[in-house]
Amino acid sequence: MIFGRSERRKTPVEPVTLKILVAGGFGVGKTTLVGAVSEIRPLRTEEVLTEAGRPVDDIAGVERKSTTTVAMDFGRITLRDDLVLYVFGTPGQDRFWFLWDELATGALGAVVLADTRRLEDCFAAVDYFERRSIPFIVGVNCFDGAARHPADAVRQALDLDPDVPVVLCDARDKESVKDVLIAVVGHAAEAAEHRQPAAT
Ligand SMILES: Nc1nc2c(ncn2[C@@H]2O[C@H](COP(=O)(O)OP(=O)(O)OP(=O)(O)O)[C@@H](O)[C@H]2O)c(=O)[nH]1
Ligand SMILES: [Mg+2]
Repeated sequence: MIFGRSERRKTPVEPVTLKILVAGGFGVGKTTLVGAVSEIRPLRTEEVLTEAGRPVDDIAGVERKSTTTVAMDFGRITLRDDLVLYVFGTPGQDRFWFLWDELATGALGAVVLADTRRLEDCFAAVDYFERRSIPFIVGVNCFDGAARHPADAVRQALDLDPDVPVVLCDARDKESVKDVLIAVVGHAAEAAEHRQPAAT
């Protein structure tokens, strides 16, 4: 009885929901990342890569890849009782750029996933968020067999502002991806503080 009464008096906390984008080049692990962390079955829009698409779909470096995202990935993760993230993975190929503006609307921040073997593939995503002043962090997806580069080397190669966090991660690992998402939320919160200094 006591249990029931105290439960009833508790007002449930409505969680704050935030939208985070996951961007980056073709086959860098965006769909994998969303799938690793989502507590709901992630929505995927994968299509099979075909022989006909070979001239446009550059699978160099990801030869074992058989599908590609054509619209978006969507997943949800509860970081705290009062904080839920909706995570949207973008399609990686250039021919789907027209979808980005739609996906970016209302986003609090973004993760640009990078593969150090094909770092140039994420230049476009970095540019996109810089131009729109959307706070972003860079997540270096440490593929097996890829040389490990320290975060600072990646920062230099991408010519990032000093305040942009660079974190090493494994897109297949839930805890690792969680750390990435916590970093982007923290970075976006800091960026917001700088933009709107507290009224005096
Ligand atoms: N070894 C290793 N393989 C990975 C990792 N992340 C992803 N992969 C593999 O790399 C391939 C590409 O992963 P996806 O998650 O489909 O990549 P994506 O960025 O969503 O690709 P697009 O949507 O086509 O741009 C898949 O075969 C994954 O299993 C990783 O951290 N390590
Ligand atoms: Mg994908």
